[in-house]
Amino acid sequence: MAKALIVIDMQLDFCPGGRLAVAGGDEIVPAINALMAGFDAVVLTQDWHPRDHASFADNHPGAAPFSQIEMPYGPQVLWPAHCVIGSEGAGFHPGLDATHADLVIRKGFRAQIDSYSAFYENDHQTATGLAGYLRDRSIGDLTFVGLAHDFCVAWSAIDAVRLGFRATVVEDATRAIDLNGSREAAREDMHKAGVTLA
Ligand code: VGL
Ligand code: ZN
Repeated sequence: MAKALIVIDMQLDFCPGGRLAVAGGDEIVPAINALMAGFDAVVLTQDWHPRDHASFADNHPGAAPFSQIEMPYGPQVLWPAHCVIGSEGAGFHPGLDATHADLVIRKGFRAQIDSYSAFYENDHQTATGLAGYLRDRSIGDLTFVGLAHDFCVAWSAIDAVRLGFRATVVEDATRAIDLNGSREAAREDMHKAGVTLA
């Protein structure tokens, strides 16, 4: 079965010094680069938000970053503004071997809906097109790395299993935001869904 490495959101804003920095986010770059050669395809995802994106706390007067609101599609954490389309912080970490990628898939570009998963926006219905791409290339076995373990990586891996792919998360090549215990909750959700944690 053909295999793909799916590298989630290895962008400057998720690395130390960025606008939504994940502790140690930059430490995993060498491990991700080293994994790339072992796969039939490498896909990078890129969080890509308009400045008026509904997931940004500063677009909700009075709302604090990391608080939660209800959106039509369910609960939504309000984040510091990050990965704004075309900004430096939306770029990939310069150490990442982005030249190795076959496909870059952008997500979160609709102002009214967030997108953690590489497959679906947070309504679990609006597709990014990644599943069709992988099926067209007869790729059935997916390995996930990148940021953040407990949001975009976990949501992507769980959706992958639901879509019929095999999914493995290489935990040493991820780092978590860990908001109110979200790291352990994500591990449990992935385990229950049938994601292999390696
Ligand atoms: C992410 C929060 C907001 C992620 C993206 O990549 O995990 N988290 N946008
Ligand atoms: Zn985002």
